[in-house]
Amino acid sequence: MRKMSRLFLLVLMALAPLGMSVSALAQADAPAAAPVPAVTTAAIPSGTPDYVTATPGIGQPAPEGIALQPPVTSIGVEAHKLVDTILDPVMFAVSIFVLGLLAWTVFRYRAAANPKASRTSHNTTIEIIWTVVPVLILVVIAVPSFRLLANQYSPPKADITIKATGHQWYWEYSYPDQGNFSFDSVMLTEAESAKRGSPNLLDVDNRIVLPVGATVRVLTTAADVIHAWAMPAFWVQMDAVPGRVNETWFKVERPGVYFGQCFQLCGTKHGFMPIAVEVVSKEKFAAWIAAKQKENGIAPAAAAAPPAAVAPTPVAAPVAAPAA
Ligand SMILES: [Cu+2]
Repeated sequence: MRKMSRLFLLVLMALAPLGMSVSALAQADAPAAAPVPAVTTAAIPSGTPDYVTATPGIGQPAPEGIALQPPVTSIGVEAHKLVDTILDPVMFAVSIFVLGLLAWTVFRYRAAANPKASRTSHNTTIEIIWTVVPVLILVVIAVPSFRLLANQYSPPKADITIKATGHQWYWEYSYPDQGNFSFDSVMLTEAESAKRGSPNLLDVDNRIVLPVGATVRVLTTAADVIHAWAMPAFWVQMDAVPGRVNETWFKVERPGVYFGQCFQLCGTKHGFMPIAVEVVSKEKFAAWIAAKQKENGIAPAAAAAPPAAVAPTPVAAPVAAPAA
């Protein structure tokens, strides 16, 4: 019987590195977290068509594989590093260890091998180990994870604000600091997506357009039920709740088009309200804003000018100074 259990231990020890190499394989499959792949601003057509064409594997799910989408924001790069260096290795190691322990117990202590059951019920050393080791693992995960959370929730000063309102089943966007024009963003049909070279079910008729390198504040809310505005490549996901406004942010350094979806079960067509964000040069963005303002009858000067300084109200007579 000793021999049997020793054999099992050997098999498990041989299997453990295999488990790790599977995780390494899965990660090798994933594109490196940083640096963000270079793009093709030059390839982005300046005339027609008036949309940015999608790059396969960027800002959309990979055609095959189980990897996360390559991050295009600094928060995304930090989060991927946490996943690749801590979360995945810990997860694989714990799973393999528990599976091994379970298999060993099942065989070593089966009824045929143990006609007389042991009455052991306590072992102080083991109890201390199985309390302290998980605590240490959680501390190792908590430190970088709290750092990431703190970075996510301390946004730099926003350069531009957009508001995303979830509807059953499409998104509505407005640009409050550009004259507050708004538009609906509805999913394209398969044929329309194919014409643009976009993945099916992810592109929309009116995309959000934003300037490259700008810190963008996104306010999310909803008109009917709870939705969630999520962009995996930005590492952004925020609930859109009727009657309240949530806030998130991102800063994309790479021009291109990125796709996301509603991440909250919101009804029968929950899977058909995608998000498409087009990140363009500052010049192209200015031209797009000007066109949108014209379309909505907004005077560009009024919208672009900083709020006029409020002239101090003339005071007829100085207010009597309080008696000393
Ligand atoms: Cu939704």
